[in-house]
Amino acid sequence: MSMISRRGFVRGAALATMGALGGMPMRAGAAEFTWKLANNLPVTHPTNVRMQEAVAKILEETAGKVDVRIFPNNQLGGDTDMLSQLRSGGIEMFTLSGNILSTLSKPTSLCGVGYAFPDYKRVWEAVDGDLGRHLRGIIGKLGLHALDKMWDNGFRQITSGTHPINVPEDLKGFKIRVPVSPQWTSLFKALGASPTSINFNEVYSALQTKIVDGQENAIQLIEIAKLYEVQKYVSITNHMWDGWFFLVNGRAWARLPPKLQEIVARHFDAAALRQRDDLVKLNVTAEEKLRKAGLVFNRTEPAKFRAVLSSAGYYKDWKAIYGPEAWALLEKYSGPLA
Ligand code: X2X
Repeated sequence: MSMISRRGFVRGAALATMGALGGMPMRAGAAEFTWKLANNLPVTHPTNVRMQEAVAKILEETAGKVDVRIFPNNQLGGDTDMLSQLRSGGIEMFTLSGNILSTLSKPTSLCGVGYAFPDYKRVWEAVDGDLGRHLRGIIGKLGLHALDKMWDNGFRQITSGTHPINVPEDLKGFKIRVPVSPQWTSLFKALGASPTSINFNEVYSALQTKIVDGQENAIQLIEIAKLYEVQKYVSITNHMWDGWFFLVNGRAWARLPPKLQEIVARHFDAAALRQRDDLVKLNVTAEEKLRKAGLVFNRTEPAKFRAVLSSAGYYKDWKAIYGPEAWALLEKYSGPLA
């Protein structure tokens, strides 16, 4: 045991678990493409469950040629780390929020504009439509390939260990963890909070040790990642919708023959649609579970928060960064933003 690093050990154990869920028997022969697929989510998150199903189907339909191994739960590092590994080719596939990908290219955070999408209907119209096509085009120029379907992370809510967020004034000086992303930092600064960029793998301990007072995420993830153990309040703000792009290293993707590309894309895109359905259902049950765990919920009025953002110049500034054409594309789905 002393010879095995903790990371290696955990990784091996997780592989056995994930493998047991999927197509282990097919793995006897040598695959032509053995790829790593990494993410930042617990094994029980629908993203990992649906990915595992897709991986098994891909192995079967390619007669063992494409063997994708899933590394869940930040086993290969935090998002920033995994993104570098994706670019260098150390990881072939990785799911990442467009807002975090924007550390490479600001325009990829377009969907993350605060209080943009009113509901899921508009979100899916946008990211499965022209807006998504536009973003995948930008991603293609970064040496990465994005599969057609985005995976849902959900509408985000603020949790706190100190006080509930009822009105924008409650955010004054509030120390909030945000993912590593200019869009997120700018949003919470404009709302008067004190945002700190921290990757998801360090969020639980940052809350536990009170480096920050709160964080924001969709309620199903607050439940699945057990953040209720270190938080007291959930304020329903729906301040942002977030989703993951399914990213592939561009050189790896180009090496895959078109027939295999088609099989891989078809199964992961179908899995993404199932994952979206799972999350809608989980959002309902997650609230009940969080209430039972003792968290106190409150609802907020989006118009009040939007007004603060407008007067802080937030929408004007981001419109200038994205440019009028991209902004018009967003407003086509979100409605006017000012
Ligand atoms: O880092 C987060 O908060 C998470 C898990 O929601 C993302 O992937 C953006």
